[in-house]
Amino acid sequence: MSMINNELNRNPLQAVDPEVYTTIAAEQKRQQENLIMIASENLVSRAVLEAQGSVLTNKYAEGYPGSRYYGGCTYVDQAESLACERARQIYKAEHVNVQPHSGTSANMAVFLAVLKPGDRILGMDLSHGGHLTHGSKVNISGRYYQSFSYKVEPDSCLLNLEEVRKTAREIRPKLIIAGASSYPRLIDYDGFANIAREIGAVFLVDMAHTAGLVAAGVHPNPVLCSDIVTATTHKTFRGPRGGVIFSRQKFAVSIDKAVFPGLQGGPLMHIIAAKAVAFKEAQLPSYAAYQKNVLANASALSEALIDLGFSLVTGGTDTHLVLVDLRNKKISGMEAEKLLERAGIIVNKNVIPFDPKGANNPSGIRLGSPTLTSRGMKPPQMREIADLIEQAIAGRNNGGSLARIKQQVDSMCSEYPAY
Ligand code: DSN
Repeated sequence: MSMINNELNRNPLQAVDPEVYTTIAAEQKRQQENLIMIASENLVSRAVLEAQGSVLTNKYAEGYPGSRYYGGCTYVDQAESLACERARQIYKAEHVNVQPHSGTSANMAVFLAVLKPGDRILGMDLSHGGHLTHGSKVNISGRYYQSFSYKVEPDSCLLNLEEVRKTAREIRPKLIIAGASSYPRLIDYDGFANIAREIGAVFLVDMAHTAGLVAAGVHPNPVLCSDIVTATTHKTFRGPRGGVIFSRQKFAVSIDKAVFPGLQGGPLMHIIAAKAVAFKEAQLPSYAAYQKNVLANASALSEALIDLGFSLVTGGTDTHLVLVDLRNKKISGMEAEKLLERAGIIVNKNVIPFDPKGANNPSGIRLGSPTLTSRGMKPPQMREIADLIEQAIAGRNNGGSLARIKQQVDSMCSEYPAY
């Protein structure tokens, strides 16, 4: 142990494990040298990184602040209480649980709290923009529960609440889920809440993608009209990788019991401390400005792509993401993802509603503005990037054109450092 301590004091990671050190350094370089447009990713602050990498990782703290199964919890109790108090204030929530390890864990805890195996749930179809944990047949949510889905309209690709209402009345689910992973428009949470009330269902919103926009007040707050809200803290929210659950007081005990001891053991106290830091950052005026820029950038990107002849699902965006239907460009989502990566632009292939090619080789790509906005980019840079995407796709058989695009990407990346 003393040998390890000496190494740690000198130059910890590089000395103890040069392979992992080199891998992390390479990943840091990749994040700096590429335009990262994965809609669900972001760049955390150095303060969040520091809390995540802290000695709080050493502590076991099964239970909740003031009621733990281990001694020595004074300081981790403080960290968790700060996280809960800040989160409650930001989202005006009656109750919050900051222990879920991820968005998926948060959703599973809600199911465990309010459903019995075999109960009916109704969520957005995965191939229309929903999430795996909202009832997909390959996920526990579609295997342990009877899952049903609502879809978007064939022409507009928009949600139609009258259709959702019809399906809900027919199915009579115990739980209705609103929220999406690749739906670029605002969701009418009040409308969903009315449907849930009409049929006596519990109403869950999964705001994993938009939690940051909500925290800054630039998107409506679903906590006000729903029974339970789940979120991740690492997407638009710009905190550490993890999950969180907000609920009405009447669900507080069952949700806390579902998270621990129902699904998880020891909470990740270093991550919870980092969540507390991110909740503090979300209360700064600069955070609201950041989230406004996230929206302005996605909107500028969407307009520029339309001007360049791209077809966007729903014709635009109200959020941080844009879903591009590439069929008119005669390139698949997978080919576009690989091609753009060679140019230094990182996106993900994505299914589009009614995709004729299916989920394994989908027809679209999903682009997001959060990471580039964290680097300080603004609408003029979004227009420049839209141009680069168009040039890469149009000149895909021309190696020289891709090299020129990569040079432009390099110069933008140096002008807007990730850290
Ligand atoms: N993987 C996340 C996303 O990219 O949307 C959802 O869990």
